[in-house]
Amino acid sequence: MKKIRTVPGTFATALGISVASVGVAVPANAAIGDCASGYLCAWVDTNYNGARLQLSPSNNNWGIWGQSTCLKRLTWSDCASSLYNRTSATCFRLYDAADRTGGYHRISPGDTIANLGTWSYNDVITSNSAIAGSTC
Ligand SMILES: [Ca+2]
Repeated sequence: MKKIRTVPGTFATALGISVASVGVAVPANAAIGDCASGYLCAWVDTNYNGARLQLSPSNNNWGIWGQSTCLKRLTWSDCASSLYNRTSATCFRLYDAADRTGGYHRISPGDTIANLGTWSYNDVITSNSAIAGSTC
């Protein structure tokens, strides 16, 4: 069995921040319509299926969020397979490495991508930037 080390105080603080400003939800039956307005949503599987991650600010490492259905790392790092930018004026850059480094793809406000494999980007997103405006 895999042991997961946590630092309770740090974890609680991180979780508090994520619930307030990021929001992580794991619905039983995910769907694109479950993505709340004002957020970028990522799903574990293609076609907006599986567990969903909702976020709005920039994040340096999606690996801080555990996700048991992401079999590669058991976190959201290298896991997302579909995306929905449900914002009206925020463009997101999605990086393949932590700390917003490495290669990236962009998703404009209102855009969806049902299969990140079409970008050759399946299970590789590890960090993101949120940039005001429709282009980034
Ligand atoms: Ca995936």
